[in-house]
Amino acid sequence: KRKIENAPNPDGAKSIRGLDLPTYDGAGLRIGIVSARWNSVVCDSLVAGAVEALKSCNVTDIITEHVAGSYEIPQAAQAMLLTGHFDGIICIGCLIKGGTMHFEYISEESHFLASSFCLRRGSQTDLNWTTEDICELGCQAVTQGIMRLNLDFKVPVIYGILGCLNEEQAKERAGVDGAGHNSGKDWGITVVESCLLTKKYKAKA
Ligand code: DLZ
Repeated sequence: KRKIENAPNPDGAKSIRGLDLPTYDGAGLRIGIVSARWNSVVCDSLVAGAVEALKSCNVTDIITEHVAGSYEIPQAAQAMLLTGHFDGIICIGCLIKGGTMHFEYISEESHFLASSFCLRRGSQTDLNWTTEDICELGCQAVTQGIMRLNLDFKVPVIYGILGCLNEEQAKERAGVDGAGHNSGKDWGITVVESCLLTKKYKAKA
């Protein structure tokens, strides 16, 4: 197990992924989860891990929504946040760089995708994109979208987007089939920690 120095380790700490994360009482918190369906074996496992961790922190109000892919996650999270119902959101997705995609798929679908990312960024389309280029752009777009939500809505929006080199790595980070570690558990604890911190300082503001 990998130990991270300086991780919080108060009384009652329990170990997750070698990090000593504290347990939190999140009773009364209202948490949303928005998950992509792309790479659903991985994402479903991450969602299950997050829900398990939330329940272990006494969180009972958990609403899970699904969208097609990671690219749709920031806007879906925004729609949920606009209701004012949620204390925090966990965004869950999985972008895989390498390819289990076969040639036809890469040549047609992902060039279409590259074009749509280009257009969204206001640049010219270029059909010489690799899947890595596309994944990189997708990651950047989602990362920036999620960060914006954190600051605009002033509530924690947790970045649960795995960027992996291949499917095997993704499964390991999602604890699929008992392998590796389920990062969703970390994100469940993290959202509770961040919500409690936000509430503490909102009360003082
Ligand atoms: C199109 C696409 C590709 C090629 N790869 C992924 C991926 O690895 N992970 C993921 O979450 N979504 C992927 N998508 C779908 C996009 O996120 C999005 O759903 C579509 O481009 C429609 O906007």
